[in-house]
Amino acid sequence: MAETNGSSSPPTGTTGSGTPEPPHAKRMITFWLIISLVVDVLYYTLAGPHMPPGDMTSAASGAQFDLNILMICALPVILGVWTYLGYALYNFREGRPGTLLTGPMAHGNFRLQVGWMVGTTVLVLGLFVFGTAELIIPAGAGGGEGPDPIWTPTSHTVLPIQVIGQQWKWTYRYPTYGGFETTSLVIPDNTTIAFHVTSLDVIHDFWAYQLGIKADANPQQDNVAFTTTHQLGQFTVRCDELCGLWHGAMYGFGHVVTKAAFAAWATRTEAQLAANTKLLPPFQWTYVPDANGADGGYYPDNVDPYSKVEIYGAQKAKV
Ligand SMILES: [Cu+2]
Repeated sequence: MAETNGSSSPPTGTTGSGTPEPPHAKRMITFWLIISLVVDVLYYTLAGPHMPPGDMTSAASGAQFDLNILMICALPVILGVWTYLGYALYNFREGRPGTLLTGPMAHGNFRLQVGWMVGTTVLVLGLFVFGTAELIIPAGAGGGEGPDPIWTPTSHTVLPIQVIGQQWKWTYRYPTYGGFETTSLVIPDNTTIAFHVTSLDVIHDFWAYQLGIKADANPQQDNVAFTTTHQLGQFTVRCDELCGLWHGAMYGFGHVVTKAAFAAWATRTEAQLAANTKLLPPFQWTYVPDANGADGGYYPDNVDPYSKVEIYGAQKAKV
């Protein structure tokens, strides 16, 4: 396989001592197959279950599975490079007994050419089919699918939660509980959730890491991302789109709690926030950014200085 001295090479390998060369390619391929199998199995059993983003939701475990499959495909590639490098460094080193002068030409090797083309084509097309299926089957794989998703969950009971990004915090509205708005993200276990992600100002990105959810928050867009929760616990929420000075402050935690605990929390919070909810703009999938603030109370006198039409729950100024 290795060509060492240019166009004057004879067609087959020879050594300085005239002894025939061992079957280098077969040795390398055999070693490569064995080490690839061993490393892949070790990776899948030992590291695989701990790979990010974990398995808290259907989207997270789907992402973890995809990552593991890609690693299982990638590990033999890097091991192939290292095997060849190590083998060549040791066996074709200068001063080796029976120094190799040249090897058979790779150029024009029919089996090598066909093998290369078939191997790479199968790998790329296989990953294309796999990647597409892994997007469709889990209903978008936790990514935002826009306002009208083509891949929807099979579950008939989906809990909608609206995620609102603004400089520089996240708030959440629960339309099935009167549309109250809170900075706490609490979601029930064993439930399919539709996150409706939007923004009041610039582009943000709602990234609930352990949920496997990541969806852009665009003003006047209702970007929907689905997932089904599988585990109780805490997860992190970050903004993943540089959105201004305090982008890094758009960081917090959410919680997956039992269905009963969620129902109790949501009912209690709906009652506690009822007075505030009345002042909010009516629940919609998007909100037009407004000088009065979507919470209806940004300016001290609660009067929108720019528009007589957009009141959004603003109260009369105290004169
Ligand atoms: Cu942001």
